[in-house]
Amino acid sequence: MKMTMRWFGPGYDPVTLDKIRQVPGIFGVITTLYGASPGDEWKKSDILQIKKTVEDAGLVIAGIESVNIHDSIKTGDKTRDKYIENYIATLKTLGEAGIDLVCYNFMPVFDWTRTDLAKKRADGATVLSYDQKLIDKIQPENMFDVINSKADGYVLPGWEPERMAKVKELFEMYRDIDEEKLFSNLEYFLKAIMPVCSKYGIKMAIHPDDPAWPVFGLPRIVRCKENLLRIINAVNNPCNGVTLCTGSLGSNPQNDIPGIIRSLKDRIHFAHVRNVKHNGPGDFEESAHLSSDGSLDMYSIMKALYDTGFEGPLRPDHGRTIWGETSMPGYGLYDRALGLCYLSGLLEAIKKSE
Ligand code: DNO
Repeated sequence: MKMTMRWFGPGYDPVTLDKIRQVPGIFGVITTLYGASPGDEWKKSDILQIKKTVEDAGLVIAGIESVNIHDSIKTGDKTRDKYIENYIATLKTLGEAGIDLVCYNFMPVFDWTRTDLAKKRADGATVLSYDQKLIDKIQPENMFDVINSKADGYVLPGWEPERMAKVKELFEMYRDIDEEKLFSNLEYFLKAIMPVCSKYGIKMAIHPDDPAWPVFGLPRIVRCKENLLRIINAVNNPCNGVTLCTGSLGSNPQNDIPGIIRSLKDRIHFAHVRNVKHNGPGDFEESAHLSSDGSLDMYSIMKALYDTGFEGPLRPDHGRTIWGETSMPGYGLYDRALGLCYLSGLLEAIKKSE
């Protein structure tokens, strides 16, 4: 497994590459062209520039998170082919630049959703949290303001202000889209991009829905083992794989994550590993990575990844905000570095006890 950290790029991320470089066991970063909008074709010069910046800091780009998908592709409207062409062109340029992992999601309108970005815990740390009872009181068109008002001025991944300004139109686009239509649009997209992925060996890694249930009545199709197996079997190409995100899948206590890992096997191309603490139905917060701090068994998760031969990039996912750090919510350096060392320790122990 290759230990990585997410890095949002110059001008966006207050955590510098020099600091990431000092995390013990770090292999590389997961990054993106953060200023790009879903649907844009990425310029070769921009990709080569960020690659050089990362390599000059002594790291490598281990994957892209995310090349976001335009809503026309998700809704399958008449302009989707144009946006799929742009996506294919971006994949080709990434492939030519030697980048072979792309994370993406297929969530309608909203990406990951939280009700609080700084819930205070007993020890003074703050964490991202979600409570369905609070969501039920929010009008979807106000959701961006709720999230944005808590974002400390940072642009949050997946919550691009330009796209969110059109949230009513977005809801309108999805009016007739149910789970089956969304699934067939995903299948259409995957079939169209597989040739370029196969040519350059690019592993596509769909990110689960977060939280792992429908929000605001919008369909969500990447919530559980059955959904994930359906996706990889629908387009049975080794390049069509999954981001195993323990926090997203783990938001639903019904999801047995080690079991999911064992059934997806070599179709896991990327892992996001973090813990969550279930507080009640539809109510959870992001704890420290340590098993004892949350509801997930991190040892069993790492063991299942090891047993299935997972060799791809893994990143400690969101961390708590601790020690007075200011950062993008969930993406401070300190707690993610603690998480990375803890996960590396679990892995070392698993390997040595074989
Ligand atoms: C949030 C992230 C998501 C994720 C996308 C993948 O912190 O986990 O924004 O990157 O859903 O496309």
